[in-house]
Amino acid sequence: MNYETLKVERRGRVGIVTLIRTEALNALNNRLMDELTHAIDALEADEAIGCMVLTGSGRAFAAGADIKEMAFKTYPEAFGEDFLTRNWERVTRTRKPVIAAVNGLALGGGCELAMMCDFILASDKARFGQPEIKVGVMPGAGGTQRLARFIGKSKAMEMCLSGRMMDAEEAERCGLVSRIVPDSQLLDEAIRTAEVIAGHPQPMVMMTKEAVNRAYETTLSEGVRVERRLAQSVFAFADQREGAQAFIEKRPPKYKHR
Ligand code: DAK
Repeated sequence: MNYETLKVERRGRVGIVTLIRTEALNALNNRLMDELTHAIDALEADEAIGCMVLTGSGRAFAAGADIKEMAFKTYPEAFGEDFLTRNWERVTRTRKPVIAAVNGLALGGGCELAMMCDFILASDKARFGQPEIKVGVMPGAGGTQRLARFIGKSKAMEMCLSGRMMDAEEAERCGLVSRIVPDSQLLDEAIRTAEVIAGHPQPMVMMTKEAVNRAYETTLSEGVRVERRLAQSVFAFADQREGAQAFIEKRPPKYKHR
């Protein structure tokens, strides 16, 4: 596919996707979401890639769904073409980790896209919000659900009903982002973090991600049961032997990701 709205790079075992619809603050139009779906499919299928970084450019990570594209949409059209659904949820189905490196504005669908990733590293210039209500719509890509789970009902309700933005410090304080990084170091730090993750045994990385995600979708006892079964299954992998052997021999492990 010939990408117009994003750039894909591979650095070692890290795949980096940068949204470059900069002139529109990376507003998420149909073309961009098709390209993002395609890029993630390719990185997910690439055995040489262990972790992905998704970032923006200019002032924005993404300023939301493209308001101009949806301005005159009718309900039959939206329903018929599965509008903002068909190509919007690929990130949530990745088995490899995806880090959102939020460099600036993450609004509406942009905030929702960041929350679909596994964790968010934020630049000190990042700002988050669900301002859909101010343009006559409401969050539709998981904003009301994920934000409430991440930051609690009271703050999520206030953000979604008022449409106000929060800065990086507030986002870190309330648990929306894992860390704040100075703007000039954001991408390097995201890539460094992704390299660490991609250097760990791939099957264990994927199973750990799956187990943590269960915490959001099931009861504690069911989640612990899933964790137990996955944790027992690590003994089926050569990398488990290698990890233990390397520790005993006081040398760095050489993983085969098997
Ligand atoms: N869509 C389209 N274009 C956008 C945009 C957006 N969301 N955000 C910014 N742009 C464009 C502007 O139109 C402008 O383009 P030109 O006029 O130069 O051609 C350019 O980016 C620069 O923006 P501004 O000139 O406005 O820059 P300012 O610094 O003055 O203001 C701003 C920055 C972020 C405060 C402002 O651009 C703004 O308020 N943008 C809109 C933010 C917003 O409301 N985002 C939420 C969009 S609604 C669903 C799933 C998902 C959704 C809905 C349904 N279903 C499953 C059904 C999601 C909905 C949304 O995300």
